[in-house]
Amino acid sequence: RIRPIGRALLSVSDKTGLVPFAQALASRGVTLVSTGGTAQALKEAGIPVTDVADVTGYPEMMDGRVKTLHPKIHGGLLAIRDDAAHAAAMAEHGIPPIDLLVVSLYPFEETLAKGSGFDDCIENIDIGGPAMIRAAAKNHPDVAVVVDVSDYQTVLDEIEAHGGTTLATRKRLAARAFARTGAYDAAISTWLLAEVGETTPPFRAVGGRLLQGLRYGENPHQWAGFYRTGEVRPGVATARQLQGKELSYNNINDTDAAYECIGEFSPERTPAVVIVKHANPCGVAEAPSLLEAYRKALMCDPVSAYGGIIAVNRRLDVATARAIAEIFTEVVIAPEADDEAIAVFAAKKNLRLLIAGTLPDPRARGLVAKTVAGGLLVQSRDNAVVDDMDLKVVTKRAPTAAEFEDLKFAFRVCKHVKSNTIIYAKDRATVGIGAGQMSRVDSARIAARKAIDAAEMAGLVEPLTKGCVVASDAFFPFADGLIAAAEAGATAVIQPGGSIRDAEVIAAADARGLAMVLTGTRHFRH
Ligand code: 93A
Repeated sequence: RIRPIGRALLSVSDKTGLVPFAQALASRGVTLVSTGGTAQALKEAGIPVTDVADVTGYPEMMDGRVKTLHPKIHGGLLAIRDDAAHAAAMAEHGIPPIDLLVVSLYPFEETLAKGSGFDDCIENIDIGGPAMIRAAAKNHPDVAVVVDVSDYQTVLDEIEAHGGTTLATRKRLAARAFARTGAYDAAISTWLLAEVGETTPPFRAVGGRLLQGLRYGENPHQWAGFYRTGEVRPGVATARQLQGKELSYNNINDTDAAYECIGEFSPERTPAVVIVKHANPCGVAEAPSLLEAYRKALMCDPVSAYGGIIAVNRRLDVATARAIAEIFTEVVIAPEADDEAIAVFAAKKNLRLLIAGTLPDPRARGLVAKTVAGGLLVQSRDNAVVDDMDLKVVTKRAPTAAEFEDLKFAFRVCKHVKSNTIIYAKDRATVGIGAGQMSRVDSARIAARKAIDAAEMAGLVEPLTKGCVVASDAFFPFADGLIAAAEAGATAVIQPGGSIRDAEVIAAADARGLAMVLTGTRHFRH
C-alpha cells in the first residue's frame, strides 16, 4: 500500500520549514498547489506552485474565509482511488487527485494567548484547514496528511525509502491529524465557554465524553460536568439511577469512593456495607446479614453517617432498605436491589438509588487522573489487595486468628481512606476512622476520639476500641502513632513497614504485647 505522491496541497499559516520541504518535494517531481500566502512564499523562493484559485476556478474571497472549500479540492482529497465511480466523478468534473495534504491551521491558540480581541479570535478560527485535514485523514488509505512541521521529514524519509508513503505511516499521520483538529476545536470551545461565563472540563484531555452537565461543582460558584472516559468499569459512571434527584458533583465523587471501597468485599464473602461522607468511609462492616452489616457500619460514626452515601456488596434487601430509610441518606448504590427494597425508597423522593450491576474488581487496572495547575497527573489505580500481599509477623506475639481477620479487614478499608489513615476495627467492623490528617499520630488520636463518641452515643460503658486492631496506610515514622493506638486499646497492628525506625516501632509493640504484621505495600490516597 505504497502511495506515490504526484500532487501535494500546501496551506500553512506557520511557514517554518516550508521552503526546504517544498523544495525537496518539487525536486522529487511533486506538483505543488497552495493557498495565497503559502504560494507567495514558495514563489519568492523560486519554487514552482499552482494557486488554489487556478484549480477551483474561484478567487479566494471574503477575506480568505473561502479559499479551499470547493469540490475540486475536497473531491481530490476524498476520492477513493481504486473506486471506479469515484474515478469517473474525478474525470467528469476535472478533479485532480491530491496525494499529500500539508496544513498548519490559523493560529487560533496563539492569537488568544497574546490577548487579542474577540473579532480577531473569531477571524482566526480556521474552517477550510480542519475541513481538508479531516477529509485527508478520513481518506488516509490513499492520502497522507501532515499537520505538524516535525512530520515533514517523516514524509521525505518515506519517499526516499519507498518511493511514496506507507499505509502504516498514513494511518499514524491521520490519527495525529484528528488529534490536532480535536484539540483545536477544544481550544475554541474553551474560549467561547469562558466568554459566556463557563469553564471547560480538563477531562477533555483524557478523552472524556460528557455524560451530564452538573448544576455546579464542589461549591455553587463552580462550573462542573460529569465525563465518561473509555474505561469499562462498573461504577457510578455506568450505574442506572432508579430514583431521586439529579446527582450532584459531590454525590458522584462520594458514590465513587463508596463503590470502589465496597468492591473490596466481593459478594462471595459475607454481606458488607460502606458508608461514605466527604469521600471518606465513616463506617464499614461485614456481618452475616446485610442489615447487621449496615447497623455495625452505622455505629462506627452515626453523626457523620447522616446525609451519607451507602454502598452494599450484594442485592439490597427490604430489611436493609428500611433501616437505611430511617435516617437521611443522599445516595444508595448496590449491584442490584429487590423490588420491595426499591419500593421502600419510593417514598423518599430525594434519595438517589443507583443500580450498578456488578461490583468493581479491586484488582482491575484503571487510570486515576487529577489536575494540577497547567497539568494533568495520571497514575494507575491502586489495585493492590491485602490477600495478595506477603504478610510478615514481626513481633514476638503473632496475631490470633480473629485478630488476623480483623487486620486484613482494616487494611482493606484503609486503602479507601484519605491519608494519613488510621483505622481501628473489631469483629470486621470499623470502630474508629482517622482520615486526612497531616500527622499520623493525629489520625490515631482522632480515630480513638471518634470511637469514644460512638460508644457514648450507643450507651456503651467502654469504647469499641478496647481489644481492637489497628491499620495504618503507611509506615509509622515514629513509635508515637503506634503508642497512641495501643493506648486506645489496640492489640494488633497492620502497616506497610519500611521506616528507618521500624525497629523502634516493633520494640514499642513488643513492650505492650501487641502483635504486628507488615504488608510491604503502602496505600496512600490523597
Ligand atoms: O478561512 S478559512 O477557513 N477558509 C478556507 O477555505 C481555507 N483554506 C485553507 N482558512 C483556510 N485555510 C487556511 O489558510 C489553512 O488552514 C492555513 O492555515 C491558511 C493558509 O493560508 P495562506 O496560504 O494564505 O497563508
